[in-house]
Amino acid sequence: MASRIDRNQPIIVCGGGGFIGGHLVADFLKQGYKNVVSVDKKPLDGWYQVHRGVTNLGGPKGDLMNLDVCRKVMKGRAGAKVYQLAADMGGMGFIETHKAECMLSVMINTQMLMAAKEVGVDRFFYASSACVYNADKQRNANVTALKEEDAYPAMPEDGYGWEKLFSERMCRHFREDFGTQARVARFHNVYGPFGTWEGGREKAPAAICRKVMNAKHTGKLEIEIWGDGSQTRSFMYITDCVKGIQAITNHDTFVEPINLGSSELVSINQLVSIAEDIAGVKLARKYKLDAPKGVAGRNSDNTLIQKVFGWEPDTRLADGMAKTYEWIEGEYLAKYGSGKKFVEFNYHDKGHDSKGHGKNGTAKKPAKSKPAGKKPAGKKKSKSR
Ligand code: NAD
Ligand code: GDC
Repeated sequence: MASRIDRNQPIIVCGGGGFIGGHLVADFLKQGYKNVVSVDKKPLDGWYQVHRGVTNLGGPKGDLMNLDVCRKVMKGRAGAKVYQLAADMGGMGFIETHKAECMLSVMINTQMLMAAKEVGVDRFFYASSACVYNADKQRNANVTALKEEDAYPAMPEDGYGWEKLFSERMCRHFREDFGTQARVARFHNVYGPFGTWEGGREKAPAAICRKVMNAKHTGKLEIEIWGDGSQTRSFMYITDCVKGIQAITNHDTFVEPINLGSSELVSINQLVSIAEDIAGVKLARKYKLDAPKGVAGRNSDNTLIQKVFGWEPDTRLADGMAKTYEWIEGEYLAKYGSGKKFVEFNYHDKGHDSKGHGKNGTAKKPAKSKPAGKKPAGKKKSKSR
C-alpha cells in the first residue's frame, strides 16, 4: 500500500545541496513535482547540484541547526513530505575523527521533527545508516549479512552511529506519541556521481576512483589502501537509493527502520581491482594499516525489503563504479589537469575537512543549474566539486 501521488504536494529535501539530496530533488522534478523545496546550510555555489524550478534555500536560510529556520522551512507547508538527509558526515576518515560534529546532527533531526510535527506532515523520511548495527556482528570480513534486528542490543559505530540510532528512536516516538508519520531507512554505503570525491569526507568508492585515476594521470603507478584491503562492504548505487527512499516513504503501513543497501559483498581489494579495470591500469598496492578502517565486514540482508517491497537495490557494482569513475575523472581533470598538483588529504588534519574542503584549494566549483532530470554531466560540462 502506498500513499496517494499528488504532484502539487510540497516536497522538502533537507540536505539538498549534498549527494543523495541533490539526486532526490532531480528525481522529483523528473516526475513532475511542482512544489519542491531544497534546503542546505551550504551556500548555493557549494551545492553538488542546483536545480531550476525548485525553491533553493542555501546558506543561513538553510541552516537547520537553527530551530527558527526549521520552522520557516515548514511554514505554510502542512501536508508535505519531508526528506531529512541533512547531516554533518562523511566516510571513515571523517567519522572516526569528528565524533562530536557527527553527534551534533541530532539537533537537525530533533528540530526538523519538531517543526514538521507543528505544521503536520504527510511523511517524515529519516536517512539512517548501517553504522547503527552492533559492532559484534561485524567483526569478520566474511560477515553474515545484517538483519534489521541486529541493531540491538545497541553497540553502534561510536559518535555517528549512536546519533543515528538515537534519531531513529526519536522518529519512532514522534510517530507513536504525536502521530508524525516517520519512516526510516538504514543506508549501506551509497556511491555515484555528484558526491564527495576529495577533501576528507569521501567514502571508499569515490576515494578509490580518485586514487586510481591520480596514479594513472601522474604515471606514479601505486595506490595507498587503508587497512589490509580484506575488509568487506556492500555499495549501493545512487539511483537504487533514490528509488528505495521513495518506496519506503510512501508505504502506508510499514514503519520500522529497514535496510536500504546492496547485498553484493566485496572486499576493498576487489573494489580497487574494479577501479583498475575501468582505468585500464594495474597498480602496486600499499596498505596503510593504521588508517581509519571501521568494521571488518558489513553487508545488507535484504530479506525484509524483498518481502515488503518486492524489490532490492540491484545495480551491479562494476556498472555503477564505471559511471562514478567517469564523473569523478571529469571533475579531477577540470581541476588538476594532468593531476600533478593533487595532494592526498591527511585525515588527521581536522582543520581542513570540517567544511568538506581539502588541501587542494577551498573553492568548490559547483555545477550551475542543471535542468531537472538531466543526466549527470560528463567530463566537459560538470563543474561541481
Ligand atoms: P552529504 O554530505 O553529501 O549531504 C549532506 C548535506 O547536509 C550536506 O550538503 C550538508 O551541507 C548538509 N548539512 C549539514 N549540516 C546541515 C545543517 N545544519 N543544515 C542544513 N544542511 C546541512 O551526504 P549524503 O551522502 O548525501 O548523505 C545524506 C544522508 O544520508 C545523511 O544523513 C547521511 O548520514 C545518510 N547516509 C549516507 C550514506 C552514504 O553512503 N552516502 C550512508 C548512510 C547514511
Ligand atoms: O569510508 P568508507 O567507505 O566507510 O570505508 C570503507 C572501507 O574502505 C573502510 O574499511 C576503509 O578503511 C576502507 N578504505 C580503504 N582505502 C580510502 O582511501 C580508503 N578512503 C576511504 N574513505 N576508505 C578507504 C560508512 C560510513 C558512512 C555511512 C556508511 C553506511 O562506513 O563512513 O558515513 O554511514 O558506512 O554503510 P564505511 O563503509 O566503513
